[in-house]
Amino acid sequence: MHSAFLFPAVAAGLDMGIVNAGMLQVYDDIPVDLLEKVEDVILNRRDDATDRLIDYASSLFAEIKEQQHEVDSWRKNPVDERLNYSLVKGITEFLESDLKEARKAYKNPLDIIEKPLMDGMNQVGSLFGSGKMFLPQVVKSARVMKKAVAELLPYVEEYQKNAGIKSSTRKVLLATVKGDVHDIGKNIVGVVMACNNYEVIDLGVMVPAAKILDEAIDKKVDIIGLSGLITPSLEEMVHVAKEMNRREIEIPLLVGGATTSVLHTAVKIDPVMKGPVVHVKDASRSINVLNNLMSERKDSFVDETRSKYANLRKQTELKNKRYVSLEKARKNKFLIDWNTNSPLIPGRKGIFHFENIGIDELRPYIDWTFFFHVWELKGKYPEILSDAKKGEEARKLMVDANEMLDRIEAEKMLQLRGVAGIFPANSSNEDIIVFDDEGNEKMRFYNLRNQEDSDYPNYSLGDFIAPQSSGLQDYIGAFAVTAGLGIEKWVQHFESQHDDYSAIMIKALADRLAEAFAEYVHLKVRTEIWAYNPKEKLSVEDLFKVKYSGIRPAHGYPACPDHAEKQTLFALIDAEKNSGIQLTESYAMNPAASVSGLIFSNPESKYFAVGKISEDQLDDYARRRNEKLSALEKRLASNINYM
Ligand code: B12
Repeated sequence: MHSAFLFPAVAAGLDMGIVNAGMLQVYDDIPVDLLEKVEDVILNRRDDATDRLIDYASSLFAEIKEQQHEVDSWRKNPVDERLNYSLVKGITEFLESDLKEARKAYKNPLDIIEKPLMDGMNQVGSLFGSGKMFLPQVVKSARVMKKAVAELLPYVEEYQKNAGIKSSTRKVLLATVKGDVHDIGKNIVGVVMACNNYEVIDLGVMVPAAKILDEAIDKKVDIIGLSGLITPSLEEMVHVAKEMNRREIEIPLLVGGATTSVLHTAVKIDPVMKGPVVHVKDASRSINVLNNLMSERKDSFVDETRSKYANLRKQTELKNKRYVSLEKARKNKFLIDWNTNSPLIPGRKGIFHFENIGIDELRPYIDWTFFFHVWELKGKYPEILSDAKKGEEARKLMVDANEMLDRIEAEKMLQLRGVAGIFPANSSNEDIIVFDDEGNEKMRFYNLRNQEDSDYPNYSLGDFIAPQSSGLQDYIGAFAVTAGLGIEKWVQHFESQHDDYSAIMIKALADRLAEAFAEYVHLKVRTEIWAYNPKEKLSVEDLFKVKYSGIRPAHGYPACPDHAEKQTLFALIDAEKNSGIQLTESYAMNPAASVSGLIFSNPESKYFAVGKISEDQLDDYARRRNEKLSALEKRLASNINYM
């Protein structure tokens, strides 16, 4: 009835409705006879419409009873089948009693894992591999497996000890590299690997190279997998690869994570390694790679990958773009006419605290599209909820997510803290100088400039702030927000219950809340604090489409790729004290669910990419920052066009 109502209502111009997404059926999927009866009622088409619908509903009772019977009837199957069914469907309810019964039936408790449970897992693996099952279902199945293994482990160990057997599962070691705190991607990959009968040894986050390699040797692992989200992690991965070479370790290396790429692996990691390295784009592809590396096809797979990477290296050499000198790029900077487009004077200046923000206040600003991406349900929200293939799973996931959000709110599971500041500022070429109240230089943001030889201006963030030479006083904003304080306790709680589904869910939601928080703070700055757009009335979709005036670039994003600039930002708004976020040695923010950045008010300011820069600019940047060129060449390796 909801769908049948909404479909014509939206067509007739309904802008907003409060609906339970989990209850929405795809309009086209409603059986024709039912649809006719429902629409008779909604549109008041017949006098007997209500009676006919009630009759129809009564006829369904018999069917429901039959289905209910089917629901219960699987419980009457032999214990093997029940365990298999629970695993594939992700049901934990009967696990304890079924396992108890199975232990009586099986002499060796390991056989319970290897037969009914692994059979189920293999089904899950191949359904996922062929796109017939989705990641949330896989993670729920994995939860059943993990709980079952935990329950059986003491019996397995006792049996193996008595029988003198050693386990022979293939082992994968996973770690997020030193300086990086992100682990959703790694954890998802770990779950999928475990589902495919690999023993996963997860060393967690911020793991130094020495620890990764010592553990790999000690635990005799078959594969090492590295994960990372921010660009400094790329260099750390190269370091791990070099260390593997130095220590003559030839265990195959897998690399993955949002910032990694097949190109970086081919150009920077593969050449420094004697052993094989493979870049893996996402969890669903990881099993194919693992299986290849563990089979007799290994050598040919490694050769194919190596030659693919060599080809990629060649193509990159050919594809090199043309660049202009820094001097020429400065001459072609983006020009703002400061006489007609004068700086926007802030309503309020200084530091602003955002404490005790409720989840409900941020819910409207959650960009759900990215939430579904995390669960590998790619597509745009809300359309994904009615997608013919993924819709059902997306709706279930949405119900679980909203339940978890309610719980986060009710039980105050996460603490949300943020800070923003607005300060007088002027630019000098790329640099943005921030002044104190007396007009003395307080801090300086060093920016880079695009150097591509093209028909466009060579942008730098400095172009969006009035230059000192204009004699005009301009301003800049800065912010840092987190939604991850307190999360570790809950993740540990879920993991101790072998519940990866909830552990990944709370992290994915914390990330969404952090992003929503940034959106919220930016809106408050535009409309109330700096108040340069007090009357702004944009829909949330328009906010996500960046239709607001001004920009909010975050360090690490293409307009300001140097993560080290976060140190200046943190000092300016005292972010550690005011938001509880800490910077790691690679400038990742801890907790992971954190966002920080700058705020520019000028309506002419826009997002752009610095892209690759030349040696003349890096020299100049090193001099301005008073930093060694070699340190910058390492940190900004992905942005340099000559190495
Ligand atoms: C969501 C998101 C966030 C979330 C957090 C994400 C998280 N916790 O992982 C929030 C909003 C908090 C965030 C913050 C920031 N982000 Co962000 N973010 C993204 C975004 C949009 C998606 C990343 C994501 O979650 N994907 C879903 C997960 C499940 O995928 P995944 O981690 O990649 O993992 C999958 C695969 O990579 C693979 N995989 C992962 N690890 C491994 C390991 C092995 C062994 C294998 C085999 C496979 C594998 O399998 C996984 C599952 O399929 C990306 C852009 C993009 N489209 O990728 C930018 C991006 C990662 N962010 C970026 C940046 C810069 C930041 C900030 C530094 C910005 C800032 N100044 O505030 C901060 C840093 C936060 C911090 N704590 O330090 C940059 C990083 C690149 C860079 N220049 O450093 C990106 C690439 C955006 C960009 N285009 O510039 N971000």
